[in-house]
Amino acid sequence: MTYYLYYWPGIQGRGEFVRLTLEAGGADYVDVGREQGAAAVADAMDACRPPFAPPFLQADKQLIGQTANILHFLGPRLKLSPTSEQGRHWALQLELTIADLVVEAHDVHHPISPELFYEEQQDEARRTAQVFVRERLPKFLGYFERVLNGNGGGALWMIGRSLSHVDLSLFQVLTGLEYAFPSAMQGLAERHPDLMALRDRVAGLDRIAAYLDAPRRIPFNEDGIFRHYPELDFGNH
Ligand SMILES: N[C@@H](CCC(=O)N[C@@H](CS)C(=O)NCC(=O)O)C(=O)O
Repeated sequence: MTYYLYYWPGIQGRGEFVRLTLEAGGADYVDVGREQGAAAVADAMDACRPPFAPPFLQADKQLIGQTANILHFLGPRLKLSPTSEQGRHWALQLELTIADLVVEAHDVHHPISPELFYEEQQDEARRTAQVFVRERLPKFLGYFERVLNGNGGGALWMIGRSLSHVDLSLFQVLTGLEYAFPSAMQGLAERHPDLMALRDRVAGLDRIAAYLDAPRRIPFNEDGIFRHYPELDFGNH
């Protein structure tokens, strides 16, 4: 079947978490925002069970919003999730925790509100960035490394012995954090070698490597969630 991904064009954003799972699963999909523009994304939100915000996915007549929920839906269809109900809820729990980290990474440059420009909240952003880099980031990365090490599957993947959407999402969040906070992440990468090895393993998967090389993987930029503002990268301070 063909899936329709709705997300804003021009940034990776949260749409990228869905793209990675679609790509790794070899799914046939249309990236509606990239092909038809932002207006087509906005128009599609006028639905009977509307999403609050992109990304959302159309599968037949179903419209599914919330990134973690979309991945929970796609996982079994693309063979990228555990098969048991218990396993799928563990995967969902991890995706929701990744979503929490994504919100905090975003709020570093928009601590007051996403409705204001970065330039209007720069002082607050600097304070938020210090606490994020020194306290929150190590706490999240430490948690994910602990989960990986605690997996009985030889610690190759986050859950069991197979690749899941959780591994793909962790790849994306780690890559985004390295783009946004290169200096902070350098020190943290040394302290979380298994997580970084997981990131490399995902990048080396045939379908993901091909996707990362393709023009449809657009670069991170300062309109997205992970933004590199050197003044917020407190690693060397
Ligand atoms: N919790 C939602 C957040 C969705 C979200 O914040 N989407 C952003 C783009 S990445 C957006 O367009 N937000 C519009 C708004 O919050 O008004 C998810 O994980 O999918």
